[in-house]
This record gives sequence, C-alpha cells and structure tokens, in this order.
Amino acid sequence: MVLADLDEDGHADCATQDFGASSVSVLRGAGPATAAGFRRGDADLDGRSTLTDAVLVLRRLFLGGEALRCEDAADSDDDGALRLTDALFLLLHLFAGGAAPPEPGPARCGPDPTEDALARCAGACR
Ligand SMILES: [Ca+2]
Ligand SMILES: [Ca+2]
Ligand SMILES: [Ca+2]
Repeated sequence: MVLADLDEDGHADCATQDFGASSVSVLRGAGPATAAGFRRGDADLDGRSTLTDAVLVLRRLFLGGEALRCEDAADSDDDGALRLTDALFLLLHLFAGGAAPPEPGPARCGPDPTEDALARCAGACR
C-alpha cells in the first residue's frame, strides 16, 4: 500500500495492489490533506527566489497582473496579506542583506506555520 499525494491536489491518496487479481486500486483523496508546501518568496514557483519573484508580486499588485498560483509563497514577510512590503522584503533580502523570509524560507519546501486568509498552496513544490 502506498500513501502519497499522487495527483498533487494536496490530499493524500491511497494506492493498493492486489496480487491475486494483478490490479492496482487508487483511492483518491483518502485521508487527511497533506500539508500544502511552498517556498516563501518564490512567487512564480520555479524553485528559486529571485528578482523576478518580487517583480511578479509588484505586477500583481499594481499593474493588474494575473492571479498568483500561490499567495503564501508571495507573502514574503508572512503577515498574512499580499502587499508592497512583500516585494520590498524580498528585494532587501536578495540585494541588501536583509532578513530571509520566515519559515519555511526561500530554500526549503514546507507548510505555512502561521494561519492566514491566503489560499492554500497545493502542490506548489515538493
Ligand atoms: Ca521564483
Ligand atoms: Ca505580506
Ligand atoms: Ca502565513
């Protein structure tokens, strides 16, 4: 039996094999949701925090850019809201020796340690 998020919808799926019938059954969405992970600061979800992530946040906020796939990842300062300070926080970290974005941080894929109203990020990273 395998417990894993096979379809990357943020819910654990359960796969079982039946050797007698030579078949595999997949129970989708069975069990509790796996923790939705992301890298904080990686707004475009390419696995790295760079200038383009800050630009993406600015475009979303001020230029009517498309909705972000993972607002938690774009919430660089983890204050639960997406605003100008998130882009500035990331820029300060990247170019001015500012503090790194809080847990799970820009390098590690992990869940959001603080509850907020931002949409959960299913399958934003692994
Ligand atoms: Ca990125
Ligand atoms: Ca924020
Ligand atoms: Ca949060």
